[in-house]
Amino acid sequence: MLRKLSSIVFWVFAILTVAEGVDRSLFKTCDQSSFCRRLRKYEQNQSPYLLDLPHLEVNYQNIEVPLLNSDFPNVTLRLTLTAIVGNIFRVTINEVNGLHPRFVPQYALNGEPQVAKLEVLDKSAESLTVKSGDNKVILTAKPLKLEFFHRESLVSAVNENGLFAFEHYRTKPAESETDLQIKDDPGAWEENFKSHHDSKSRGPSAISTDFTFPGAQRVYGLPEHGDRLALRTTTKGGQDPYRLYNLDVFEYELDTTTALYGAIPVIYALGPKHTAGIFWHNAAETWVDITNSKDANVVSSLVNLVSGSKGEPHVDVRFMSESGVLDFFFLIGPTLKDAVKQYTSLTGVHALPQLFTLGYHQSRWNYNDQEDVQTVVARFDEHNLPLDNMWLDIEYTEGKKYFTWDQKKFPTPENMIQNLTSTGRKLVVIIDPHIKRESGYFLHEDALKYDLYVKNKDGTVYEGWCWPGASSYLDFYNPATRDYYKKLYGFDTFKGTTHDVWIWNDMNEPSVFNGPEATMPRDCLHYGGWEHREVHNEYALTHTMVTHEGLLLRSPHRRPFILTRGHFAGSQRYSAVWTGDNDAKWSHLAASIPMCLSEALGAMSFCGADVGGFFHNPEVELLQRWFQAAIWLPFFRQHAHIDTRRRESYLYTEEEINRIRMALRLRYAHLPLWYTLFWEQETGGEPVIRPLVYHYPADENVLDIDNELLVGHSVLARPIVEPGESSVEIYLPGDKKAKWYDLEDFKLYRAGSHRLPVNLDRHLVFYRGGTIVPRKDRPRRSSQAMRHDPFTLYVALDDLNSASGALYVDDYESFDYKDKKYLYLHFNFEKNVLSSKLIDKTDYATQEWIERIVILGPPPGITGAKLVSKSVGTVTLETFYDAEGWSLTIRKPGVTIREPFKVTLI
Ligand code: NBV
Repeated sequence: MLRKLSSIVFWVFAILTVAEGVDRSLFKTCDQSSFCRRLRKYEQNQSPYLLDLPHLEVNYQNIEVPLLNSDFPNVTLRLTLTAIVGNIFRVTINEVNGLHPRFVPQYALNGEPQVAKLEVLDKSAESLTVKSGDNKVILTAKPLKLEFFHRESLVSAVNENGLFAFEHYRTKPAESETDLQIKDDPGAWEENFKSHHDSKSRGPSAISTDFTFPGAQRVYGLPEHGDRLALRTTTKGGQDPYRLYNLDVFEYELDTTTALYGAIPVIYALGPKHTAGIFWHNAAETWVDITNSKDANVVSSLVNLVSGSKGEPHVDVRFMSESGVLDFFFLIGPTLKDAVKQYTSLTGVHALPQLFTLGYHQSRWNYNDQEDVQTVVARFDEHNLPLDNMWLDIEYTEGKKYFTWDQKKFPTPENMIQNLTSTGRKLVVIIDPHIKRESGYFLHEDALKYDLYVKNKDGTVYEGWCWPGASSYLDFYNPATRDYYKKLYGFDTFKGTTHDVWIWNDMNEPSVFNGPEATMPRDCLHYGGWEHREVHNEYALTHTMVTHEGLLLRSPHRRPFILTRGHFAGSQRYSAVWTGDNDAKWSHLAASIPMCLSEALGAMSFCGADVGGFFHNPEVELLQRWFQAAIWLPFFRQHAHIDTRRRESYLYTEEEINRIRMALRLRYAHLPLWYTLFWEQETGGEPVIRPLVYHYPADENVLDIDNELLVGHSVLARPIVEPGESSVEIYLPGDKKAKWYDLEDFKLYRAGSHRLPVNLDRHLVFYRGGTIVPRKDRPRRSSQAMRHDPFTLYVALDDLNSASGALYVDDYESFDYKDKKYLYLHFNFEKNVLSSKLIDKTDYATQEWIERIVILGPPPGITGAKLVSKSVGTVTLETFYDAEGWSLTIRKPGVTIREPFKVTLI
């Protein structure tokens, strides 16, 4: 009966949504989310919370203070303040002797943060001042307030607006909460809400606080939303706060603060003098209100905060979570770059990916059978279209039973894979976390036998509806599940796979077709007794974490590749991410850039969007533009819905194919740059792609620019995201002397706004003067075929006629780089001499060499060059200028990159 009902619900859902796009009634607004509505009603400046400073404890590693609520004298909270190495503070507030333990995310942090020294400077019953390095925190007792200072200037104040809240667990809702009776439309969450408030449940347990950032002009972060990069004011015009609750939103909309597949609760407030951030360490549903003083009619209590600062720009940010410990890391900055690095130091980096993952991925839901896969690859080759990976969606399985193959369509996967790898390609297959409830399916039977599933609140196994029909969901919080699941990736269990097969973890928000808001009910139980509401946003992370372990176990010498849809803080340690089921619309092409830039600020640089749009059929102009744009995002994959027409690049006219081919080649030419940036990301924590504001925070013109992006610090791309453009506006940042070189013809442009002509072949890409970009320019069919190819160095000169850059090289797939088997080169051009040197004392026996050097903005009158290196000795090289004199090419240095060299212009 239940099954029948679930199936009806699913189909009604599917039909309705297919017909109408996103079904807004499925997803809660703040008003429909009981705790969000409740908290948003709080009046400002009436905080009943106070610190009991006379009972302060100063410990070796932190300070602890009881926190009291004058409205509930029997409840005591405890505030703990810790200094973390690298200009970070951690503040944790929890109940003392609460009725139930509160959840702290278990896997977001990359290990326990390293504690720094904290010194008490001053204490009284009214306030406490502590210091760590250049930073200071003043805690005011009544009402509770924390102020963070960097070098004596105020960076942020917590509870300045008096919106701090900590609902303590009670057996019954308090009187004051009677207004909370939900009167929303009947929806799946209503039942859930009631269950949360029945006498057996744990009662309201929401937490919240506000942060004020004096001087801030913009805030960024909080991925994932289909929105602009700079976050908007949400406290006026009836808007909802930004919602962080991992959800499978069918045909999602843009320009909205509603929830999407991922939730990274980090935010950065940027001002001319100071940028700081907050990492809100909480995995429950979270809403974030933003009030930016630049938006008219915004009322804030900040005006008196800093003496003499009336009218100074500022931003108020307010986090509200359904439950959990109130735990945040304050990222002191002082620059955006610093704050991003601080966040990354806490949650980790992407480990260097294998090179092939940065190549082009071809996917659709679904390739029909193994012949189809082989034909697609053959046709890519026929048309000289580079390709690294083929993907298989859910139809490769037998009846959506993961770790099995459909025997009819894929009778001999080993042959198919062998065929792929013999041409240097790999395969990625999908593995979702829902498990088909079918007797005889080994995974389901084992999961029941070993008790590996998520439970209902009464302890029975939870059953939802997903692709396979009736499904249950693995509980990755259970160590037994993790231990079991990771072994499934082994060759004996996932038969037919090889070391060249990698994994796509989809639907892991988790998506449950008949669940409240298409996800798991909040009162489901996980191992350890945690309600799903506590862990929800972390679930996808646990899925990818175990997949990652499984792949390492299976192929210990290869760097794992996993693509995930659901994600949380820390997911970058295990996976790449894409922006899910977008649409074949120009607006979705445009959105892919801010969405991935925002992810990158959340340490999730390895991001991309389905090229061409997942739903519907892109017109050919859109598809071409999408390729031209997507080559500048780290993860580069075409993917499409099962109902769309085939759109493999070879299916178009010669002219159209050629346009796509040129884009693909440009991507492949830059693989050395991408790879070097990923290495630098792993070692230095800097994002691979960056918004302009990351490098030019002092330039007010760039604060809202999110239709341009920087790849590292050297390439600026301004994709064309509108149809029929014949010219577009571009802003080139930097001071008056800054130089930018158009990649098309190496023409020099100065910083500022330019309107430039474009046509279908032309999209705008610039190299920044002062940088050296390593490339491999020989067109090949895959990254593997490029392995031993020589490099071309593009030396883009600045106004002092100098430039510098780096190149990282290793075996492109194994972990040997951890044993110093790599080369990390630094190039420098100064006074007409280009020199290379190894930065680290390492070696890697590569055959790669330098075949060409192209100087952009070269000095006039050069007639040749002289190369000096140990193995080559001294040789004279030919040089030539292009017709305009905008570039100078030095032919065939022919020198290996393993040894230092010098090339002098003569
Ligand atoms: O597995 C099918 C699809 C997949 O193609 C897509 O990329 C995912 O985002 N999947 C979602 C399931 C539902 C699609 C409507």
